[in-house]
Amino acid sequence: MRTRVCDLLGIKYPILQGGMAWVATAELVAAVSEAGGLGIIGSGQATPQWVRKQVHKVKELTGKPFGVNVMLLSPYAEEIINLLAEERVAVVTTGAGNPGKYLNLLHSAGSKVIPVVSSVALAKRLSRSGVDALIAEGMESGGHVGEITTMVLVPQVVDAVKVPVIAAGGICDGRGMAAALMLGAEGVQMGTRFICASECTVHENVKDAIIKSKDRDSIVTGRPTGHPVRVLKNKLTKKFIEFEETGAPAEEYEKLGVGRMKLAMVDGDIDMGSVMAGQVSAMVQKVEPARDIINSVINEAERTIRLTYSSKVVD
Ligand code: TUI
Repeated sequence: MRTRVCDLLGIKYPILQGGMAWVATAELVAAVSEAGGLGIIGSGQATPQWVRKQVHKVKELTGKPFGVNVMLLSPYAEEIINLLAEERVAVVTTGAGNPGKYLNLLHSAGSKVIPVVSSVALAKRLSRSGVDALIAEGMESGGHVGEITTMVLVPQVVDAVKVPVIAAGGICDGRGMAAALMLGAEGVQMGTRFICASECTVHENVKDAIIKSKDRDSIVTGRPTGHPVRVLKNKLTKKFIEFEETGAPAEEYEKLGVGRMKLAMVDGDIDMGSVMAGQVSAMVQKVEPARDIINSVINEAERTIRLTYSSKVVD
């Protein structure tokens, strides 16, 4: 299971852990990197001071490469990028925007830059500007999403760029990883499955909600604001849907949305908080150590690919 992504990032298995705000903290990140994947701190809207502390904590816990995700809608995005360059963090992933203007600085610090894209147009633009790889994320994902599914987005991005493509959205097991590799991806990023890692410090209610959820339990809200997000259905999403049906003004959405992710992920209010999780919530069955997650995904992917290959040979 060695691909260009392993060599580029200096990791054993081409599995990245999504850099989820309020969820992907130093403990989870270090556990994923120690197990041979790439752990990624989720900086979300956190302050630069918080991010620097988390970076130091991961460095204390592991000598393996790790990353930080920068959410480009954050007011602190630029300051965070500057500190990541200073700290010479191995990998910087970005979400919710175009990181083009930060490429030179990050590359001169020796960091690999891997933006998340949800469209072919942005993938092409960024590959021309010299990013090291791309994460093509389908709308099955949790959190801020685009409009195209992983199945349809990944092969188009693979055809459009020369850099390695990492598939994200709708992947939580070895079958999904095998499928992503068949589509031309050279690695996968998983978020939801790692929320349910034992080392993840998210509130227990969130892990329980994911484990209990079924196929139709997630929904995309916020389309009218231009920032659609996939979350698990709850009392809060009912309110958002009411807003959509009555055509409430953007300020009303914003007011209702403030602080909701922390409320769910840290305080455990899964009724009135934003439980950002992907469609695969329905497939995640238990809490287990990050190392077990990675080993089982890799073993199942290898077995699936071997089975597929041998059945083709028999045909
Ligand atoms: O970023 C995510 N997932 C997220 S971010 C988040 S916090 C948030 N805060 C306020 C508003 C919305 C979200 C929770 N989950 N995933 C990566 C991702 N990036 N998905 C989609 C995109 C994306 C969207 C537009 C990437 C680039 C982009 O480009 C705009 C452009 O410049 O063309």
